[in-house]
Amino acid sequence: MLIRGGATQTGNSFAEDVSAGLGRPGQKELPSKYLYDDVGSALFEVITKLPEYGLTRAEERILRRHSDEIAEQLPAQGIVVELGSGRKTRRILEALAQHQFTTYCPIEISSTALESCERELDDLPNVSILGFETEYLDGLNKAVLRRRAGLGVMVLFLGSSIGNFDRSPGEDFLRKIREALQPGDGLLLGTDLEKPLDQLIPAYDDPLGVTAVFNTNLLVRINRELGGDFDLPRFEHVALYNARDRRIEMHLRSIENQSITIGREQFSFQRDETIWTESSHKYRRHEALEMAERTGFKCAAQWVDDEWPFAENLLVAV
Ligand code: AVI
Repeated sequence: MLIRGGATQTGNSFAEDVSAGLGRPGQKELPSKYLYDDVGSALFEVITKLPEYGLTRAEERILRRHSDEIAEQLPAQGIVVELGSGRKTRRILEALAQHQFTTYCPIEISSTALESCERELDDLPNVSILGFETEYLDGLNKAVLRRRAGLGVMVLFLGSSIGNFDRSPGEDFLRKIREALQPGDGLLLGTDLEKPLDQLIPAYDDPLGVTAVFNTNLLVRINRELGGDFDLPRFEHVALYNARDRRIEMHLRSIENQSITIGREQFSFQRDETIWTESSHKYRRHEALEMAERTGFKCAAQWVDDEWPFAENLLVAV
């Protein structure tokens, strides 16, 4: 079942964010959430299959190997709330469903993603699916209202999506998750770990150019939805590692001086000037433990993949 409507629309519209992000002095910047329209989400799915992008497969291996241990943390007949929706969750739900009835609540802003998640997991016995088409925290607060007295909640925040937040807002987000929970509830948090640059850079600048297309799709979206006139060949995808902040940054670089019109507004670009479109922070193993402590959790277990440095952290609300 899909629960629609009632979504609290927080923040600005796409048009307002584009105007503010391209019009600001200094570094031009657009919020990464706008990369994920239907085309962008489909392209991201392709990225997860690329040989150079090992993150998703690393997490799948961990979940496959440890799903029973993870499932043991959830009290009988509890609720699993996923911030997002994905194939990877199948393993955990299968492990849970062997012993108990579970309500699975995926939360997505896109109904297409929710519907395909429901189709994919529809065959699981002992699992009822209740999708929320809304923003993560709004959906989480609604999902936990379904908790029956004494039963537990496990939140899944997989794929190192936390890494797309800056570090301090990321911790604020974990604190807000904690506020929605009760002591003893769980949070399964994926964190991609630091790794050598010759492994990391191709994951965000693959030779086939899928990530470049994923990034450039944002300009296509501005042209289509907001009446922009970006000429795509005059921008190029850049993925660089910011060693101070330990993050990959994706940018779109203007290859020449040019002026762009979006609706009635004009934006000028110097040659080599960039639009910063996404950050992907990388972590050290112990950071998840420290983040947990600062945000009202304790880290009960951590599993690290042996092929691609990635940690799955089981946090428990204290
Ligand atoms: C969704 N997120 C965790 C991905 C990442 O690795 O930061 C997004 C991504 N962007 C380019 N490739 C992957």
